[in-house]
Amino acid sequence: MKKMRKGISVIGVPMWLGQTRFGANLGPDAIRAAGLVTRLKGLAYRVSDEGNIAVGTKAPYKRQDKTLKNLQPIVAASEKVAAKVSRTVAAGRFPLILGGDHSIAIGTLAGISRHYANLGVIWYDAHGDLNTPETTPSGNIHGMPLAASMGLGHPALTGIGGYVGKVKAENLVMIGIRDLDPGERLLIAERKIRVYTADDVSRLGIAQVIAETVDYLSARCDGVHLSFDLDGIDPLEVPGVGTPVAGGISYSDSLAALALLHRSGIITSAELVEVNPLLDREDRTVSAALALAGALFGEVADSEGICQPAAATPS
Ligand code: NNH
Ligand code: MN
Ligand code: MN
Ligand code: MN
Repeated sequence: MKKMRKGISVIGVPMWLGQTRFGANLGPDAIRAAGLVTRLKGLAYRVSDEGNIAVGTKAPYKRQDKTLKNLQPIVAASEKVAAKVSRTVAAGRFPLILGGDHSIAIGTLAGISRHYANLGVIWYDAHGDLNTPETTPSGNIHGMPLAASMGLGHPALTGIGGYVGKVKAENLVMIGIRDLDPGERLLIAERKIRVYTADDVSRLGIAQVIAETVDYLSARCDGVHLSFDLDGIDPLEVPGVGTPVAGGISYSDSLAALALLHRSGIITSAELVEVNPLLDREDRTVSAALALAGALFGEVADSEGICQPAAATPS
């Protein structure tokens, strides 16, 4: 299992066409403006801000497939994201991708998985994102990235990066889930995907859920990507997301989860998605994204590590 690396590349993907609310495109720059790079540098990482990938920003086209909204600009952006992220991994750097809506994960996983035989994925989200054009209730592609990465859905999405099948069902752990569409439930049951719902987290405790996740993935995977949708957290605490779902994992448990993942050393890439600054005038969501990134890289320490926040990070 590869460990967290010292060089971090921050890559912004200002995509909002995977859903219908303008503003998710402002996520990357808002998180930067709040001080992300300085904060990570303060943890003794070498950080390079790679800027934003140029993505389509046109308002949704009028005449288009109602089950695959904005397919063309999302495909074009995904190829660029995949190429950039792949170069980052090849250079031995840790890709930290800032969304943008969750459709960007199609590109990030395409760029990352080609470097691993068995890429593990932690999908932290209220939603399954396992829809296909046949099962989607909305036509929004941000509800499809995990299915597409497993090879299910439209060929233009499943084939991003020039190959099909980036994530195997048995290498996936979903955490925070509480809003699944019927087709997504079927798929989870059929493929026996490991799921911890928000209720499971309340019942077991976040430390147990992360410990089980780390044991499970480190036994079978050669790298682990963390795909963190901010709507996994309770919207009463983190309201700036396009499709909030009541309940969810608390903000403090979410910080603890990322601190525990940091301590585990298993995470080799990560993305923070669905931050929409326009939906949160108090900027709590941007602050949360920043603190979550800090926790993932060792800022939030338990009483044992509090004097040496970055010390537990292997290079
Ligand atoms: N499942 C719904 C759909 O397919 C909602 C997806 N929304 C998300 N996913 N934010 O994380 O449209
Ligand atoms: Mn999502
Ligand atoms: Mn692979
Ligand atoms: Mn979601």
